[in-house]
Amino acid sequence: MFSMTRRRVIYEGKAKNLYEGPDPNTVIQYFKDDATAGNGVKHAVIAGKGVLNNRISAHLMTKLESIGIPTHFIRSINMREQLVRKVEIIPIELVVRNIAAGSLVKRLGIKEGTFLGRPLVEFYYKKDALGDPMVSEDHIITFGWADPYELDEMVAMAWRVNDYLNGLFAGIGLKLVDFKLEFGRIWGEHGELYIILADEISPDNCRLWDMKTGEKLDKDRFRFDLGDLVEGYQYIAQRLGLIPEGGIMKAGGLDEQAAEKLSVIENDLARERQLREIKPSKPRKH
Ligand code: ADP
Ligand code: AIR
Ligand code: ASP
Repeated sequence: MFSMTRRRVIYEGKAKNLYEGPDPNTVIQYFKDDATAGNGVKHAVIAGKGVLNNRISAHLMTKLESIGIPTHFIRSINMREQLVRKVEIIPIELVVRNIAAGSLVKRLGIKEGTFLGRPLVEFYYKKDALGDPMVSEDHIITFGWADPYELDEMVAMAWRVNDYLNGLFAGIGLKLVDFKLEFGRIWGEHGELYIILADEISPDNCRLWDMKTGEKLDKDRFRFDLGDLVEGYQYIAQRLGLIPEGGIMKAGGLDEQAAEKLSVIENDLARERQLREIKPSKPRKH
């Protein structure tokens, strides 16, 4: 294990901090308990959130890797941290929607809960100062945020992620309403470019509704004051078999002992890929 004290903070985000990893190709994602909405306008610290998101994201990324989606996830380090492959983030938030909710309902007046029939893919430019505005494929290409090949690959991966996660969540009685993905670039030993899934997949960026009761279990609980956020996140983690039935909370906050007992999640496929890529270099001109 590498030294905890020599770590340098690379980035302080709203929900996560990034630290330097043990080698230059990696970073450590530290999942904070901070919850924000409206790009930081609303803010709270909610004990247990970071631990749950760390675990849920590690699990889902590993599952996606197993069906051939390349992800940044390497392994969990402890209850709040995971080791990931360092990427150059593509500044696009790709949203996939199966059921109308959130900004789609607000913007177009579609009734919340309307089944969309065909998954709807949307793009948002990742820029807090502008409130992450919605953009078209043409904006992305015109302004060079991604090239057409990268965009095609991102959309194709997003469809596969949607198919797979729809099935996975349906299997535990949850509806996957919508979600947001971020992708990043890495370069292989011969300068070849790969697009891989980055950031996190958790109830912070997926809408999940209980199939039977319709209860909202995701970050909308916080955004719209619908109920205890951690209760919703714990329910998802329990259904996924990631935490004990009794949960990981106790009166007054996180049950540190229960949380420390959670097993390590590893992505063997990503580790193998990382060993193959020895010398990252700049992309070649075509
Ligand atoms: P925000 O930047 O919106 O406040 P977070 O608090 O989640 O969001 O911060 C995590 C940041 O790390 C995000 O900006 C995300 O794009 C970036 N990121 C995610 N995965 C990686 C990765 N593998 N390498 C480099 N940066 C990453
Ligand atoms: N999302 C978008 N930006 C940040 C996040 N977390 C996620 C939401 C929701 C989906 O993208 O969590 O699952 C669509 O969000 P909205 O607000 O556009 O309806
Ligand atoms: N991710 C954004 C924020 O943290 C928007 C949201 O999730 O509502 O403010």
